Amino acid sequence: MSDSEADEDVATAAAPTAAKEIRVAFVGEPSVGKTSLIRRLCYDEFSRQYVATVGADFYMKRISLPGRKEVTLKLTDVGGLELRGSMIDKYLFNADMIILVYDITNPTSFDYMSNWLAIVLGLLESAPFFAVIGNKCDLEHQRAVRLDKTNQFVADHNLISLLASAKTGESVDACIVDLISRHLGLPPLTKTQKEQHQAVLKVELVPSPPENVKRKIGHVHHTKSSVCCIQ
Ligand SMILES: Nc1nc2c(ncn2[C@@H]2O[C@H](COP(=O)(O)OP(=O)(O)O)[C@@H](O)[C@H]2O)c(=O)[nH]1
Ligand SMILES: [Mg+2]
Repeated sequence: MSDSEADEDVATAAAPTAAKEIRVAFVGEPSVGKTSLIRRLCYDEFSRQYVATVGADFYMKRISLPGRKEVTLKLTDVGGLELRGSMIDKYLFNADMIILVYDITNPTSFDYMSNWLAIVLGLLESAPFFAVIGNKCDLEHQRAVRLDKTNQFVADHNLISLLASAKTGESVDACIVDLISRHLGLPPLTKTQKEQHQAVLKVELVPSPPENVKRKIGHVHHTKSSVCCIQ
């Protein structure tokens, strides 16, 4: 080995390993919860208010994969109306992963996923890694997209499909870590690893109605504690 080759080896060994960057774009119809999923992932927050995303917003998040592998995610939150916009190719340029989001209570949002898929495939030179997230799984009782329909779509297009709730945080971290691991050719998360990423179910305390309202609505068990209501 020449001296210069030996120097190169030392330099490579000493160089800090830069965290790998992965570009992930979230697409889907307006109001399915793309922004909420990203904000839950990045800031662990949720808002009930709907503020439509105009154009696209950009976020960054560093995550640790099993085996202490660090990855920097560059997230693009593509506004739901951009499917018909002229900038869509710019927003999706260079994406390593596209996450198609639908709302399990909104069948139209599911049906439109095939339009998103077709548009994205038509725009990008090489097909990136695709995944589907069915959001709002806290509203399972209002589910309007049948599971067999989802399974068929996923099988037809050879996609990975997961469920999450930006509202409760359920499965959000686990979904993303699982998808990134698969994208990098690492094994999918085990059940225990998924549980480690599972957010604790958040429960909202709703104050009990005032006394005069209680009397109007009839007999109510009198307790000092607030009414606890999981929404
Ligand atoms: N129940 C419930 N509501 C959600 C969830 N995610 C988002 N939302 C609500 O759905 C609406 C649209 O969310 P947003 O993230 O702005 O959707 P986007 O247009 O796809 O970015 C907002 O009022 C959110 O509060 C969820 O997981 N569960
Ligand atoms: Mg949005």
